[in-house]
Amino acid sequence: MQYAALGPGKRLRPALVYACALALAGDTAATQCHQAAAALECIHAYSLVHDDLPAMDDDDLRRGRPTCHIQFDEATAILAGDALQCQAFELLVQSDLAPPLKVQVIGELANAAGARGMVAGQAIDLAAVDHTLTLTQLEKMHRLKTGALIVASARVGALIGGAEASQLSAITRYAEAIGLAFQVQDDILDVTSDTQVLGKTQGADAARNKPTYVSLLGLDGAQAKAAELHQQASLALQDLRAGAENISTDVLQQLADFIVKRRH
Ligand code: GRG
Repeated sequence: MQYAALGPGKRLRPALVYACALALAGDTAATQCHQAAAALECIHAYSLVHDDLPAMDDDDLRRGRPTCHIQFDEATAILAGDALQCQAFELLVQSDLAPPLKVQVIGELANAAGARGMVAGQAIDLAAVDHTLTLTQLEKMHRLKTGALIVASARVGALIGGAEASQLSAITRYAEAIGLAFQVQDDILDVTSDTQVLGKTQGADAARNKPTYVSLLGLDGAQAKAAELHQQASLALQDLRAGAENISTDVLQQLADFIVKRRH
């Protein structure tokens, strides 16, 4: 569990939890986010461990290191993933959040991670190997597989920051845009980044005969799509700022910028 959850990842999801609470309610709200931020990372770590298993993507490398089932063994990796998932909910239950908010946050995470979210996206992804997906189908798959948890991270931070309905809506639109941009950029890096920087085999997704944004739109089309999504995210932040004074979206904008400029 430690190998999977404390390895050299980007911690994007915890960063989003903190940044959304900070934008809406400042430092005090951000300090109430620790368990929720850790819970989001535990679910993410579990998903990567299970995604790498031989029965799923069968990857040997993750973050430039052997994947969990290579470093240990397959049964240990399955159990570590299972336990990380439980750990996420245990962290939330143990948090100091007020009970109604706590239940709401637990619901957000369960919904995003489960059969209507990440697990559904993973099922569509596995079924798509050797099949052609339309752009709409590819987008739906990514919105569920990686987008749902990214959106949940932002919404959880916003809820802890006391978001009103219109603010939650703007933050959700922001996170949907960066969640998809994240995946488009991942597909771009899969063909442009060198192996050492990415920590996995170059062209791995294409080699697996999975549809990607680059295979459907070409490299230029995928780059244009990432830029369009980045613009949508910035517009959602503009809406968030327009609704109230003293909302600072600088960190959220920096995260959106990072997602389309990242090299790993
Ligand atoms: C096993 C139910 C189940 C779901 C797995 C998230 C997921 C669903 C699979 C990940 C597949 C994958 C590698 C997608 C590419 C985009 C992505 C989510 C990369 C990993 O996330 P990062 O870059 O990871 O945030 P780090 O290492 O920085 O934490």
